[in-house]
Amino acid sequence: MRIGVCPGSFDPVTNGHVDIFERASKLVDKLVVAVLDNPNKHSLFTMEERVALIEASVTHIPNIEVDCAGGLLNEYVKSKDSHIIIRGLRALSDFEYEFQRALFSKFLDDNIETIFIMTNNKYSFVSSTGIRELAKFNGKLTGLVPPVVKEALEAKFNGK
Ligand code: COD
Repeated sequence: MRIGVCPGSFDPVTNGHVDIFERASKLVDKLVVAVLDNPNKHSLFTMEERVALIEASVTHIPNIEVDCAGGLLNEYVKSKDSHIIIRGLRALSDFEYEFQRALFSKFLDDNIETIFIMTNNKYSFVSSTGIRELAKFNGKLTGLVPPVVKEALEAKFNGK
């Protein structure tokens, strides 16, 4: 069975992420979406909240599992009997970061391959950071995040 792992901080999950999950799920038998902490980012949603929001956003994808983990991504990937990391790639700005991460991963374990799926043009400008900022200032979120995420953001910022 070919298992792929889509890791991220997903704080929160956006339609750009969901588009990557949909396309990645067609390349593998099982796709594991793993919520991990990015030590360089301060998160708005707890790990449990992020997992719940992803689960509610991917009910239409049959071969998907949503999980969370601590520690090194490479160790997690191996623990899931996988050797495939799948990441999304937006504009040039993502490339340098992703390129370096993929090489670190290869240095740690030569068997692990990182593959990239190019962003959907519709979502090429969408980032979780931008979404959090929009939500904070009551910007329009429709079409950028799943409805359940829009509700969760409104509840966080407006107490709705
Ligand atoms: N369209 C397409 N792809 C997108 C879009 C979009 N609109 N938005 C985001 N993406 C892609 C990103 O490029 C990324 O590939 C993926 O979706 C997830 O994005 P984020 O921002 O939610 O996740 P990151 O980049 O913060 O995740 C970083 C990890 C948590 C995976 C990383 O910090 C990690 O592995 N942490 C564990 C410790 C570890 O092993 N570190 C590695 C040392 S080399």
